[in-house]
Amino acid sequence: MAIKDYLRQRYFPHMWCPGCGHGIVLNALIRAVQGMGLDKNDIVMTSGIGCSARISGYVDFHTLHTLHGRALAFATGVKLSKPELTLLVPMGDGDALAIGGNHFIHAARRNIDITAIVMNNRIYGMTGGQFSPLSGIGKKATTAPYTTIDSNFDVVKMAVASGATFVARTTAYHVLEAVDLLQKAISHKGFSVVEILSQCPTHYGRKNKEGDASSMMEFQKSKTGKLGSKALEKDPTLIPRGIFVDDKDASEYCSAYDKIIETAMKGR
Ligand SMILES: Cc1ncc(C[n+]2csc(CCOP(=O)(O)OP(=O)(O)O)c2C)c(N)n1
Ligand code: SF4
Repeated sequence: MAIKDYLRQRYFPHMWCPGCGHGIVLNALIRAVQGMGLDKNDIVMTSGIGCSARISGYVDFHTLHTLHGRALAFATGVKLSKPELTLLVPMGDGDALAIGGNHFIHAARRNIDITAIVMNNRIYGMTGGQFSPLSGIGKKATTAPYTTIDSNFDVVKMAVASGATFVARTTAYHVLEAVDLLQKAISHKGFSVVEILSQCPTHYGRKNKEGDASSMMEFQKSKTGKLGSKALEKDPTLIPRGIFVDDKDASEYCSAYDKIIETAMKGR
């Protein structure tokens, strides 16, 4: 199937600002799905609300554009009723880890076979640039004109600690790496998390004087390092990219649930 066949062309041009990283994530995701030869009728995407969540309007899969922070709850319901389908859940950092933080840790804990894509631009883009739990101390936002005093989560550490069985990080700059990691995450049987550092030049970039989209992508290139690379060894301040966890043996939730049903039916 051609790339264009995975897209709802009637909804283009998209709503993202020029230079936004979210379009690159859409590109990587479509290429990942196409490369795996997945039938679009076998994919369900659930999303919450946010610039990131708008992805669900542009892909020609089965899509549910739901409530802010609740995309994983909807995805859990779909997956339990139709375990044979592939569930993709793109979320912004606010969607995934502010209002949706509780759903995130529990979906990871259950190890349900869903792929969560956290598009981390460190701000609430859609609503005008409020700070998020990923902004970090010392950043400016419309709700922090004198800078934030809140520490940030580390998405990878949070996912690992909560029990996700595939955890990876990349950036919008590293498109081919994003395609590869997304394919591995989608193939993984269990809860997979791919954090993709994405740029919001309109709010985060402007307020924090990080320049235009290309300078923000330069940051993604120069301030991150691949796990196991010499660059990361030399400079531990770099943000690590790559696969942090890949546990193929953990029990997946829908399979475990099927076994419970089988046991219950035998007892009748
Ligand atoms: C229950 C509820 N609370 C708040 C909002 C307002 N709201 C919509 S999107 C959003 C945050 C978006 O930020 P993020 O999830 O990080 O995604 P981005 O837009 O940056 O991609 C908020 C607070 C809402 N729609 N529903
Ligand atoms: S506000 Fe930020 S996140 Fe939203 S579309 Fe514009 S650049 Fe992207």
